[in-house]
Amino acid sequence: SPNDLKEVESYVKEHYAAPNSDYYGIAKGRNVITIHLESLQQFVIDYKLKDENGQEHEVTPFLNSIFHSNSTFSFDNFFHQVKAGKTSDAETLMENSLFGLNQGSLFSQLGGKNTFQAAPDILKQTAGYTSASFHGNSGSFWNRTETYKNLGYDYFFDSSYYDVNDENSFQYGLHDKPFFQQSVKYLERLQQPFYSKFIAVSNHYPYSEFKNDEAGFPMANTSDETINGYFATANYLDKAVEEFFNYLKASGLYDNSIIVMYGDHYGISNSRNSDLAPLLGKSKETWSNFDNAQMQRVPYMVHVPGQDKGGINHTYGGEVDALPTLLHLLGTDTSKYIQLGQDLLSKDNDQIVAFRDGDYVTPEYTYYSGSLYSNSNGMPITEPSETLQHQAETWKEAVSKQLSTSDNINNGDLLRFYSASGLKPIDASQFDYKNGLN
Ligand code: GP9
Ligand code: MN
Repeated sequence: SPNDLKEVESYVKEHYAAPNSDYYGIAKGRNVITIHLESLQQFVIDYKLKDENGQEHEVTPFLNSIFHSNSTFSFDNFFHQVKAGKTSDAETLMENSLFGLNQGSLFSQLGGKNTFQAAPDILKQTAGYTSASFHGNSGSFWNRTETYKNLGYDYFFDSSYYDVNDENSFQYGLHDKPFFQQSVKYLERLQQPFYSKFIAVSNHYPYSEFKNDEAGFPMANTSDETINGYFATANYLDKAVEEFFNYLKASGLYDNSIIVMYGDHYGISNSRNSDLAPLLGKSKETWSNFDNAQMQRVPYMVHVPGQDKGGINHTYGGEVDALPTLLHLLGTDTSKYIQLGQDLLSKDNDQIVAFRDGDYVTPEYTYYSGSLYSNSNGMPITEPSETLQHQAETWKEAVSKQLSTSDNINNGDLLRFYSASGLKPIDASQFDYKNGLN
Protein backbone atom coordinates (compact mmCIF):
# COMPACT_ATOMS: atom_id res chain seq x y z
CA SER A 1 0.00 0.00 0.00
CA PRO A 2 1.07 3.64 -0.29
CA ASN A 3 1.77 3.42 3.46
CA ASP A 4 4.49 0.77 2.97
CA LEU A 5 6.22 3.29 0.77
CA LYS A 6 6.78 5.58 3.77
CA GLU A 7 9.12 3.07 5.38
CA VAL A 8 10.97 2.61 2.10
CA GLU A 9 11.36 6.35 1.72
CA SER A 10 12.83 6.78 5.17
CA TYR A 11 15.28 3.91 4.50
CA VAL A 12 16.38 5.54 1.28
CA LYS A 13 16.78 8.93 2.91
CA GLU A 14 18.87 7.47 5.72
CA HIS A 15 21.19 5.65 3.34
CA TYR A 16 21.59 8.31 0.71
CA ALA A 17 25.28 8.81 -0.08
CA ALA A 18 25.93 12.28 -1.42
CA PRO A 19 27.99 12.54 -4.59
CA ASN A 20 31.68 13.35 -4.44
CA SER A 21 32.12 16.80 -5.97
CA ASP A 22 35.44 15.76 -7.55
CA TYR A 23 33.56 13.48 -9.92
CA TYR A 24 29.98 14.68 -10.05
CA GLY A 25 28.92 15.41 -13.62
CA ILE A 26 32.28 14.77 -15.27
CA ALA A 27 30.56 12.66 -17.93
CA LYS A 28 27.54 14.89 -18.32
CA GLY A 29 25.77 14.62 -21.66
CA ARG A 30 27.84 11.71 -22.93
CA ASN A 31 26.44 8.57 -24.48
CA VAL A 32 26.50 5.55 -22.18
CA ILE A 33 27.68 2.26 -23.66
CA THR A 34 27.33 -0.58 -21.18
CA ILE A 35 29.01 -3.86 -22.00
CA HIS A 36 27.78 -6.86 -20.07
CA LEU A 37 30.72 -9.23 -19.61
CA GLU A 38 29.06 -12.60 -19.18
CA SER A 39 30.30 -14.64 -16.21
CA LEU A 40 33.54 -12.68 -15.95
CA GLN A 41 35.09 -12.74 -12.49
CA GLN A 42 37.56 -10.26 -11.11
CA PHE A 43 40.27 -12.93 -10.64
CA VAL A 44 40.63 -13.07 -14.42
CA ILE A 45 41.76 -9.45 -14.54
CA ASP A 46 45.57 -9.43 -14.79
CA TYR A 47 45.59 -13.23 -14.63
CA LYS A 48 48.11 -15.13 -16.73
CA LEU A 49 47.44 -18.75 -17.60
CA LYS A 50 50.48 -21.04 -17.83
CA ASP A 51 50.50 -23.53 -20.69
CA GLU A 52 52.13 -26.97 -20.51
CA ASN A 53 55.52 -25.47 -21.40
CA GLY A 54 55.29 -22.99 -18.56
CA GLN A 55 54.68 -20.10 -20.92
CA GLU A 56 52.30 -17.43 -19.59
CA HIS A 57 49.26 -16.15 -21.51
CA GLU A 58 47.44 -13.03 -20.41
CA VAL A 59 43.74 -13.90 -20.52
CA THR A 60 42.19 -10.45 -20.95
CA PRO A 61 44.97 -8.10 -22.12
CA PHE A 62 42.56 -5.51 -23.49
CA LEU A 63 40.29 -5.36 -20.45
CA ASN A 64 43.43 -5.20 -18.29
CA SER A 65 44.59 -2.13 -20.19
CA ILE A 66 41.21 -0.47 -19.59
CA PHE A 67 41.23 -1.57 -15.93
CA HIS A 68 44.60 0.14 -15.40
CA SER A 69 43.88 3.25 -17.43
CA ASN A 70 43.69 6.65 -15.70
CA SER A 71 40.58 7.26 -17.75
CA THR A 72 38.79 4.41 -16.02
CA PHE A 73 37.09 4.35 -12.65
CA SER A 74 37.91 0.74 -11.76
CA PHE A 75 36.75 -1.15 -8.68
CA ASP A 76 38.56 -4.22 -7.39
CA ASN A 77 36.26 -4.95 -4.41
CA PHE A 78 33.02 -5.06 -6.37
CA PHE A 79 30.78 -8.10 -5.81
CA HIS A 80 27.93 -9.58 -7.78
CA GLN A 81 24.69 -9.92 -5.80
CA VAL A 82 22.60 -12.18 -8.00
CA LYS A 83 20.70 -15.32 -7.13
CA ALA A 84 18.67 -17.68 -9.36
CA GLY A 85 17.83 -14.92 -11.86
CA LYS A 86 21.53 -14.77 -12.82
CA THR A 87 22.00 -12.39 -15.79
CA SER A 88 18.54 -10.91 -15.30
CA ASP A 89 19.22 -10.28 -11.61
CA ALA A 90 22.38 -8.43 -12.57
CA GLU A 91 20.36 -6.30 -15.00
CA THR A 92 17.84 -5.57 -12.23
CA LEU A 93 20.59 -4.55 -9.83
CA MET A 94 22.64 -2.51 -12.28
CA GLU A 95 19.78 -0.52 -13.77
CA ASN A 96 17.39 -0.13 -10.83
CA SER A 97 19.61 -0.28 -7.76
CA LEU A 98 17.18 -2.89 -6.43
CA PHE A 99 17.84 -6.57 -5.78
CA GLY A 100 16.37 -9.50 -7.63
CA LEU A 101 14.07 -11.83 -5.74
CA ASN A 102 15.20 -14.43 -3.25
CA GLN A 103 13.58 -17.11 -5.40
CA GLY A 104 13.52 -17.19 -9.18
CA SER A 105 13.91 -14.22 -11.50
CA LEU A 106 12.31 -10.83 -10.95
CA PHE A 107 12.36 -10.25 -14.72
CA SER A 108 10.33 -13.41 -15.30
CA GLN A 109 7.94 -12.98 -12.40
CA LEU A 110 7.36 -9.23 -12.09
CA GLY A 111 9.23 -7.60 -14.97
CA GLY A 112 6.19 -7.52 -17.23
CA LYS A 113 3.84 -5.94 -14.73
CA ASN A 114 5.68 -3.83 -12.14
CA THR A 115 6.46 -0.11 -12.25
CA PHE A 116 10.16 0.72 -12.41
CA GLN A 117 12.23 3.90 -12.38
CA ALA A 118 15.23 2.51 -14.18
CA ALA A 119 18.31 3.98 -15.82
CA PRO A 120 16.91 4.28 -19.38
CA ASP A 121 13.78 6.03 -18.13
CA ILE A 122 15.56 8.37 -15.71
CA LEU A 123 18.02 9.45 -18.39
CA LYS A 124 15.27 9.87 -20.95
CA GLN A 125 13.05 12.00 -18.74
CA THR A 126 15.78 14.09 -17.11
CA ALA A 127 18.32 14.43 -19.91
CA GLY A 128 16.65 13.46 -23.18
CA TYR A 129 18.49 10.18 -23.72
CA THR A 130 17.41 7.54 -26.23
CA SER A 131 17.91 3.96 -25.03
CA ALA A 132 18.56 0.57 -26.57
CA SER A 133 19.49 -2.92 -25.43
CA PHE A 134 21.37 -5.29 -27.77
CA HIS A 135 21.46 -9.05 -27.31
CA GLY A 136 21.90 -11.88 -29.82
CA ASN A 137 19.43 -14.20 -28.15
CA SER A 138 15.66 -14.45 -28.28
CA GLY A 139 13.87 -11.54 -26.60
CA SER A 140 11.74 -13.92 -24.60
CA PHE A 141 14.73 -15.20 -22.64
CA TRP A 142 14.38 -13.93 -19.04
CA ASN A 143 11.19 -12.18 -20.23
CA ARG A 144 13.36 -9.31 -21.47
CA THR A 145 11.00 -7.99 -24.13
CA GLU A 146 8.25 -7.34 -21.62
CA THR A 147 10.54 -6.18 -18.82
CA TYR A 148 12.50 -3.75 -20.97
CA LYS A 149 9.31 -1.87 -21.80
CA ASN A 150 8.75 -1.25 -18.11
CA LEU A 151 12.38 -0.21 -17.70
CA GLY A 152 11.76 2.39 -20.38
CA TYR A 153 13.93 1.00 -23.18
CA ASP A 154 13.06 2.63 -26.50
CA TYR A 155 14.61 -0.18 -28.55
CA PHE A 156 15.50 -3.79 -28.02
CA PHE A 157 17.56 -5.46 -30.71
CA ASP A 158 17.23 -9.16 -29.95
CA SER A 159 18.27 -12.09 -32.14
CA SER A 160 15.59 -11.29 -34.73
CA TYR A 161 17.76 -8.30 -35.77
CA TYR A 162 20.88 -10.40 -36.30
CA ASP A 163 22.05 -12.99 -38.75
CA VAL A 164 22.35 -15.93 -36.37
CA ASN A 165 23.32 -19.32 -37.77
CA ASP A 166 24.89 -22.60 -36.66
CA GLU A 167 28.39 -21.34 -37.35
CA ASN A 168 28.27 -18.06 -35.43
CA SER A 169 26.20 -18.96 -32.39
CA PHE A 170 25.59 -21.41 -29.54
CA GLN A 171 22.70 -22.18 -27.19
CA TYR A 172 22.62 -18.69 -25.67
CA GLY A 173 22.81 -16.85 -28.96
CA LEU A 174 25.19 -15.06 -31.27
CA HIS A 175 28.89 -15.06 -30.47
CA ASP A 176 30.47 -11.85 -29.30
CA LYS A 177 32.49 -10.86 -32.36
CA PRO A 178 29.63 -11.12 -34.87
CA PHE A 179 27.34 -9.68 -32.19
CA PHE A 180 29.28 -6.44 -31.94
CA GLN A 181 29.94 -6.33 -35.71
CA GLN A 182 26.26 -6.67 -36.54
CA SER A 183 25.18 -4.25 -33.79
CA VAL A 184 27.03 -1.33 -35.28
CA LYS A 185 24.50 -0.63 -38.02
CA TYR A 186 21.79 -0.09 -35.39
CA LEU A 187 23.98 1.76 -32.94
CA GLU A 188 25.10 4.36 -35.44
CA ARG A 189 21.51 5.29 -36.21
CA LEU A 190 20.54 5.89 -32.58
CA GLN A 191 19.67 9.43 -31.65
CA GLN A 192 22.36 10.87 -29.33
CA PRO A 193 22.78 11.11 -26.42
CA PHE A 194 21.96 7.44 -25.94
CA TYR A 195 22.04 4.90 -23.15
CA SER A 196 22.87 1.50 -24.59
CA LYS A 197 23.53 -1.96 -23.26
CA PHE A 198 25.32 -4.80 -25.05
CA ILE A 199 24.83 -8.25 -23.55
CA ALA A 200 27.78 -10.24 -24.82
CA VAL A 201 27.13 -13.83 -23.91
CA SER A 202 29.88 -16.05 -25.37
CA ASN A 203 31.63 -16.42 -22.03
CA HIS A 204 28.77 -18.51 -20.70
CA TYR A 205 28.92 -21.94 -19.12
CA PRO A 206 29.90 -24.57 -20.33
CA TYR A 207 32.84 -22.68 -21.95
CA SER A 208 33.18 -25.29 -24.66
CA GLU A 209 32.94 -23.16 -27.81
CA PHE A 210 36.53 -22.02 -28.24
CA LYS A 211 38.54 -25.14 -27.71
CA ASN A 212 40.23 -25.48 -31.06
CA ASP A 213 43.33 -23.76 -32.38
CA GLU A 214 41.37 -21.05 -34.10
CA ALA A 215 40.57 -19.66 -30.64
CA GLY A 216 44.29 -19.15 -30.21
CA PHE A 217 44.30 -19.58 -26.47
CA PRO A 218 45.38 -22.60 -24.43
CA MET A 219 43.10 -24.72 -22.28
CA ALA A 220 43.80 -24.94 -18.59
CA ASN A 221 44.83 -28.34 -17.42
CA THR A 222 42.65 -29.34 -14.48
CA SER A 223 40.33 -32.34 -14.04
CA ASP A 224 37.35 -30.04 -14.66
CA GLU A 225 36.47 -29.30 -18.31
CA THR A 226 34.41 -26.27 -17.28
CA ILE A 227 37.42 -24.62 -15.67
CA ASN A 228 39.68 -25.64 -18.55
CA GLY A 229 37.61 -23.83 -21.17
CA TYR A 230 36.80 -20.74 -19.14
CA PHE A 231 40.04 -18.89 -19.90
CA ALA A 232 39.81 -19.32 -23.65
CA THR A 233 36.24 -18.03 -23.83
CA ALA A 234 37.15 -15.13 -21.55
CA ASN A 235 40.00 -14.37 -23.95
CA TYR A 236 37.56 -14.45 -26.89
CA LEU A 237 35.31 -11.98 -25.05
CA ASP A 238 38.32 -9.73 -24.48
CA LYS A 239 39.16 -9.72 -28.20
CA ALA A 240 35.56 -9.00 -29.15
CA VAL A 241 35.41 -6.04 -26.77
CA GLU A 242 38.69 -4.72 -28.16
CA GLU A 243 37.29 -4.89 -31.70
CA PHE A 244 34.22 -3.00 -30.55
CA PHE A 245 36.37 -0.30 -28.95
CA ASN A 246 38.27 -0.01 -32.24
CA TYR A 247 34.99 0.59 -34.01
CA LEU A 248 33.91 3.17 -31.42
CA LYS A 249 37.18 5.05 -31.93
CA ALA A 250 37.01 4.90 -35.71
CA SER A 251 33.42 6.11 -35.76
CA GLY A 252 34.11 9.01 -33.42
CA LEU A 253 31.54 7.79 -30.90
CA TYR A 254 34.29 7.00 -28.41
CA ASP A 255 35.12 10.60 -27.49
CA ASN A 256 31.59 11.60 -26.57
CA SER A 257 30.69 8.36 -24.79
CA ILE A 258 31.53 6.55 -21.60
CA ILE A 259 31.89 2.79 -21.56
CA VAL A 260 30.65 0.88 -18.54
CA MET A 261 31.71 -2.74 -18.17
CA TYR A 262 30.65 -5.25 -15.56
CA GLY A 263 30.78 -8.98 -14.90
CA ASP A 264 27.28 -10.18 -14.06
CA HIS A 265 28.11 -13.12 -11.76
CA TYR A 266 30.55 -15.95 -11.21
CA GLY A 267 31.48 -18.24 -14.08
CA ILE A 268 33.03 -20.94 -11.93
CA SER A 269 30.64 -22.16 -9.24
CA ASN A 270 31.67 -22.76 -5.63
CA SER A 271 31.54 -26.51 -6.11
CA ARG A 272 34.32 -26.21 -8.71
CA ASN A 273 36.47 -23.65 -6.92
CA SER A 274 38.70 -26.12 -5.13
CA ASP A 275 39.78 -27.49 -8.53
CA LEU A 276 40.61 -23.94 -9.59
CA ALA A 277 42.58 -23.29 -6.39
CA PRO A 278 45.98 -24.52 -7.64
CA LEU A 279 45.76 -22.13 -10.63
CA LEU A 280 45.35 -19.29 -8.13
CA GLY A 281 48.33 -20.33 -6.06
CA LYS A 282 46.11 -21.84 -3.36
CA SER A 283 45.78 -25.36 -2.06
CA LYS A 284 42.82 -27.52 -2.89
CA GLU A 285 42.76 -28.98 0.62
CA THR A 286 42.57 -25.71 2.53
CA TRP A 287 40.12 -23.99 0.16
CA SER A 288 37.26 -22.65 2.31
CA ASN A 289 33.97 -20.82 2.22
CA PHE A 290 35.94 -17.67 2.96
CA ASP A 291 37.71 -18.22 -0.37
CA ASN A 292 34.38 -18.90 -2.08
CA ALA A 293 33.07 -15.57 -0.85
CA GLN A 294 36.12 -13.69 -2.18
CA MET A 295 35.58 -15.31 -5.58
CA GLN A 296 32.26 -13.45 -5.97
CA ARG A 297 34.15 -10.30 -7.03
CA VAL A 298 33.36 -9.23 -10.58
CA PRO A 299 34.84 -6.42 -12.68
CA TYR A 300 33.22 -3.01 -12.66
CA MET A 301 34.77 -0.27 -14.74
CA VAL A 302 33.54 3.08 -15.97
CA HIS A 303 35.78 4.25 -18.78
CA VAL A 304 35.60 7.99 -19.45
CA PRO A 305 37.75 8.85 -22.50
CA GLY A 306 39.72 12.02 -22.02
CA GLN A 307 39.51 11.92 -18.23
CA ASP A 308 42.53 11.29 -16.02
CA LYS A 309 40.85 11.26 -12.60
CA GLY A 310 40.27 7.51 -12.73
CA GLY A 311 42.25 4.72 -11.14
CA ILE A 312 41.65 1.60 -9.10
CA ASN A 313 39.26 2.29 -6.25
CA HIS A 314 39.19 -0.21 -3.38
CA THR A 315 35.77 0.65 -1.98
CA TYR A 316 33.72 -2.43 -1.09
CA GLY A 317 30.49 -2.45 -3.04
CA GLY A 318 28.19 -4.46 -5.22
CA GLU A 319 25.98 -4.30 -8.27
CA VAL A 320 23.27 -2.47 -6.32
CA ASP A 321 25.70 0.47 -6.01
CA ALA A 322 26.37 0.84 -9.72
CA LEU A 323 23.41 3.00 -10.73
CA PRO A 324 23.92 5.87 -8.25
CA THR A 325 27.64 5.77 -9.11
CA LEU A 326 26.90 6.08 -12.82
CA LEU A 327 24.17 8.69 -12.47
CA HIS A 328 26.41 10.92 -10.37
CA LEU A 329 29.17 10.75 -12.98
CA LEU A 330 26.53 11.83 -15.50
CA GLY A 331 25.55 14.73 -13.25
CA THR A 332 22.11 13.35 -12.35
CA ASP A 333 20.80 14.03 -8.86
CA THR A 334 19.68 10.71 -7.33
CA SER A 335 18.34 12.02 -4.02
CA LYS A 336 14.74 11.80 -5.12
CA TYR A 337 14.88 8.27 -6.48
CA ILE A 338 14.17 5.01 -4.68
CA GLN A 339 17.58 3.40 -5.07
CA LEU A 340 19.02 1.06 -2.45
CA GLY A 341 22.70 1.29 -3.33
CA GLN A 342 25.30 3.95 -2.62
CA ASP A 343 27.61 5.81 -4.99
CA LEU A 344 30.96 3.99 -4.80
CA LEU A 345 32.82 7.28 -5.22
CA SER A 346 30.92 8.92 -2.35
CA LYS A 347 32.67 9.54 0.96
CA ASP A 348 29.48 8.40 2.74
CA ASN A 349 29.58 4.84 1.44
CA ASP A 350 28.88 2.25 4.19
CA GLN A 351 30.82 -0.55 2.48
CA ILE A 352 28.57 -3.38 3.62
CA VAL A 353 28.07 -5.67 0.68
CA ALA A 354 24.98 -7.88 0.88
CA PHE A 355 24.69 -11.19 -0.87
CA ARG A 356 21.15 -12.08 -1.81
CA ASP A 357 20.85 -14.76 0.86
CA GLY A 358 21.83 -12.44 3.73
CA ASP A 359 25.57 -13.16 3.86
CA TYR A 360 27.86 -10.17 3.53
CA VAL A 361 31.35 -8.78 3.06
CA THR A 362 32.88 -5.67 4.61
CA PRO A 363 36.44 -4.37 4.18
CA GLU A 364 37.56 -6.33 7.25
CA TYR A 365 35.16 -9.21 7.72
CA THR A 366 33.27 -11.75 5.67
CA TYR A 367 30.14 -13.58 6.76
CA TYR A 368 29.44 -16.53 4.49
CA SER A 369 27.54 -19.80 4.92
CA GLY A 370 27.12 -19.39 8.64
CA SER A 371 30.64 -18.32 9.63
CA LEU A 372 32.32 -15.01 10.28
CA TYR A 373 35.86 -14.67 8.90
CA SER A 374 38.60 -12.13 9.26
CA ASN A 375 39.63 -10.86 5.84
CA SER A 376 43.22 -10.39 7.01
CA ASN A 377 43.92 -14.12 7.35
CA GLY A 378 40.79 -15.82 6.04
CA MET A 379 40.29 -17.66 9.34
CA PRO A 380 36.88 -18.23 10.92
CA ILE A 381 36.33 -16.29 14.13
CA THR A 382 34.93 -18.77 16.61
CA GLU A 383 35.12 -16.58 19.71
CA PRO A 384 34.40 -13.00 18.68
CA SER A 385 34.90 -10.21 21.20
CA GLU A 386 31.75 -8.61 22.50
CA THR A 387 32.40 -5.56 20.36
CA LEU A 388 32.83 -7.62 17.22
CA GLN A 389 29.80 -9.72 17.99
CA HIS A 390 27.79 -6.56 18.35
CA GLN A 391 29.21 -5.18 15.10
CA ALA A 392 28.41 -8.40 13.29
CA GLU A 393 24.82 -8.20 14.45
CA THR A 394 24.60 -4.62 13.21
CA TRP A 395 25.92 -5.64 9.79
CA LYS A 396 23.53 -8.57 9.58
CA GLU A 397 20.62 -6.26 10.39
CA ALA A 398 21.77 -3.68 7.85
CA VAL A 399 21.92 -6.38 5.19
CA SER A 400 18.54 -7.89 5.96
CA LYS A 401 17.01 -4.41 6.06
CA GLN A 402 18.40 -3.60 2.61
CA LEU A 403 17.13 -6.91 1.23
CA SER A 404 13.70 -6.74 2.85
CA THR A 405 13.28 -3.16 1.67
CA SER A 406 14.01 -4.34 -1.86
CA ASP A 407 11.54 -7.21 -1.50
CA ASN A 408 8.86 -4.89 -0.15
CA ILE A 409 9.32 -2.54 -3.11
CA ASN A 410 9.23 -5.33 -5.67
CA ASN A 411 6.58 -7.60 -4.20
CA GLY A 412 4.31 -4.67 -3.33
CA ASP A 413 5.00 -2.96 -6.67
CA LEU A 414 5.50 0.16 -4.55
CA LEU A 415 7.06 2.36 -7.21
CA ARG A 416 3.63 2.73 -8.79
CA PHE A 417 2.76 4.93 -5.79
CA TYR A 418 5.98 6.94 -5.90
CA SER A 419 5.57 10.27 -7.64
CA ALA A 420 8.14 12.35 -5.72
CA SER A 421 10.77 11.32 -8.29
CA GLY A 422 9.09 13.67 -10.71
CA LEU A 423 9.13 10.92 -13.33
CA LYS A 424 5.99 10.45 -15.37
CA PRO A 425 4.70 6.85 -15.37
CA ILE A 426 5.85 4.77 -18.32
CA ASP A 427 3.26 3.66 -20.84
CA ALA A 428 4.72 0.29 -21.84
CA SER A 429 2.36 -0.01 -24.79
CA GLN A 430 4.20 2.82 -26.58
CA PHE A 431 7.13 0.45 -27.19
CA ASP A 432 7.09 -2.05 -30.01
CA TYR A 433 10.46 -3.65 -30.41
CA LYS A 434 9.58 -5.25 -33.74
CA ASN A 435 9.81 -2.03 -35.69
CA GLY A 436 13.47 -1.23 -35.16
CA LEU A 437 14.69 2.24 -36.02
CA ASN A 438 12.10 3.39 -38.49
C1 GP9 B 1 20.91 -15.48 -22.22
C2 GP9 B 1 21.83 -14.93 -21.19
C3 GP9 B 1 22.24 -15.98 -20.19
O1 GP9 B 1 20.10 -14.56 -22.89
O2 GP9 B 1 21.42 -13.76 -20.64
O3 GP9 B 1 21.82 -15.72 -18.92
P1 GP9 B 1 22.33 -16.49 -17.61
O4 GP9 B 1 22.23 -17.97 -17.88
O5 GP9 B 1 23.72 -16.07 -17.32
O6 GP9 B 1 21.39 -16.03 -16.58
MN1 MN C 1 24.82 -14.38 -16.92
